[in-house]
Amino acid sequence: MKPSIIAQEGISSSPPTTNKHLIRWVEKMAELCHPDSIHWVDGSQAEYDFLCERLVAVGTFTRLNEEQWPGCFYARSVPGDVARVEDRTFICSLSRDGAGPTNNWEDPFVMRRRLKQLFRGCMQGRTMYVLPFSMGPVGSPLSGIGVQLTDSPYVVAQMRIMARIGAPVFAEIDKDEKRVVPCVHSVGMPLKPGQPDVPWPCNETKYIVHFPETREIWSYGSGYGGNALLSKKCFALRIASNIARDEGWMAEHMLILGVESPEGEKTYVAAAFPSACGKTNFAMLLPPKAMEGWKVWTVGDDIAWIRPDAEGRLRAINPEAGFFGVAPGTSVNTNPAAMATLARNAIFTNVALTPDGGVWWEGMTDAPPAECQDWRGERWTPAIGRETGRTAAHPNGRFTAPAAQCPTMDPDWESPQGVPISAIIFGGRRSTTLPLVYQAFNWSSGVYIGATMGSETTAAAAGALGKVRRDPMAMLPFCGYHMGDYIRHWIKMQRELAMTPRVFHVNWFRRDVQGRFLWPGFSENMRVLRWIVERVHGRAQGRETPIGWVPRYEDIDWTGLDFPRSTFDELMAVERAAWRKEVISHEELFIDLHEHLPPELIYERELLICRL
Ligand code: TSX
Ligand code: MN
Repeated sequence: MKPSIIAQEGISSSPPTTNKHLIRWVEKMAELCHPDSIHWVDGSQAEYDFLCERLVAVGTFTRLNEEQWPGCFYARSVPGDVARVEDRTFICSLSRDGAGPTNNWEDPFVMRRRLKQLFRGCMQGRTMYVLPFSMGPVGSPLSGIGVQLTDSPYVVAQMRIMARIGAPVFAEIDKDEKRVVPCVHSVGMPLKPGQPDVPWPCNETKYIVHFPETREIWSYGSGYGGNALLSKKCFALRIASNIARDEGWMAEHMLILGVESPEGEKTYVAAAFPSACGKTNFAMLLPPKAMEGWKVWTVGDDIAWIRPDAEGRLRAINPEAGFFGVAPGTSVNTNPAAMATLARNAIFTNVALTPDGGVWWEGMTDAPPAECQDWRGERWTPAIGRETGRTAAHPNGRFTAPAAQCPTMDPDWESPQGVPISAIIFGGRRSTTLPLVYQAFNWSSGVYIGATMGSETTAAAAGALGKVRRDPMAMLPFCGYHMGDYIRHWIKMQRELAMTPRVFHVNWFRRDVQGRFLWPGFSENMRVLRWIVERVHGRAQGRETPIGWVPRYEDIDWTGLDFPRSTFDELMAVERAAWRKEVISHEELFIDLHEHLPPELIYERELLICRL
């Protein structure tokens, strides 16, 4: 049965677009997926309220206590759908080599056939939402548009926070027949007539599929985060990295922040960190009180689209409109701005529900609640936690909150031209060898630093504890093509630029021989950020080492912090013996990516070895 293109829910009636390609594609997909009805998403508050009501009725959402958590909802997934599924994520380029050794590849024709089978009738008993979204401010020349078809109202609600969606985006599509990235998503759980729905529909079989040449995304079987909100990792990183390579710009897994000096000078930096390094905390950094007049402004916490402007300067936008942050560890101490942001109009997934209709997670407060329901929906008390080792919140439990509610949002965060980027910061979680901060000698040595960056595995991640996992530019799971070609693209970007940004590496996580952190981190990172900014403007001194420039003790602003010179020396030490081992371990990357790596990188490695 061919479903009517007319919505049956009374909110949107006929297609609010005149784009014939779009309408024909929606019809074709409806024919394949057999939804009961089609809902063209307008993005209004009334529509959001309607969807949330529906989600409460089916048990996906619990409305939180209106006094404490106004406009907030709580959701629990099933235990098998709690994170991105990297082993089920595919880059289906025409050639296997196009995807490279770090991505799963499948022949696009084979994959298309398999997807057609999976999607046939997959939306039966459900509504298909047609969800247009703009990555970046609607109408900005730096923005990109996608349309996601989904049978998950939970995904529509999340996307209303995370992206600009609805009527203004349809209008933008119609304006000059803009190219749109088509995204198809299904939770993969059709309902037979009369079959009741479940709070978290999904399927054991999962596919997250990208077709880089035709710029398409297909996602099946999951309702969670990056698997289902196709705007984020799928479009803004994997597909956009392909578009960026072809068009001469960069789609990066980076936060963007602006540093304001007491004189009112603004300096923007972009920073790439692997997971579990506190990227969101850094993006919303609250400088120490003693550093009077210094301010940090947030532009984004996860993704940066960066392009050279007419003057040959890099300008960046945050393509997103919200934060999808890891909840555990977030508190008024570690990130007061995030706590203010998520206090209202937020969605919480896989954290704990308190008896008074609030949420809680490990690290939110010093004392846990006496009793709550954990992320699985089971009774949890601190004693049960101690006995079973279970946490109340899932370690990957999330908050979804509008960026506009963040008190540190930069006044220019939605500027259509983006913000000028003066520095790029790479970082990692390393207990030894890497100093608190160092500056690359030049662009290609900076690209080498980014390409070889890595993090030690924490308890949260699978695999051996304390082993360094290389994650070039924090893009390993997010680059939509060959990683060697991606690094080559970074080298080539220099030619587009009148002046390259300065490149730095930071490590907040170096430890002493007893295993204690040498650096207090958090707010105190402002002292490092200040040195970076002063270096950018040619005002701060440094000392040359074999790996790059480092601050001397007297180059750091220590106002209000009693930090011993001896600890600083330990924190900043560049030990030749350790670094020789470090360079040897870079070999791994060079073997994996060999013939695609740019020669500049081989040369940078030789230079580093010579300096050591
Ligand atoms: O986010 C972090 N940042 C960046 C903040 C702007 N975290 C949390 C990482 C897990 C997501 C950090 N953890 C940072 C940091 O700079 N540093 C550390 C390590 C650390 C942890 C606790 C203490 C000190 C350092 N506490 C005390 O010394 C009392
Ligand atoms: Mn991320």
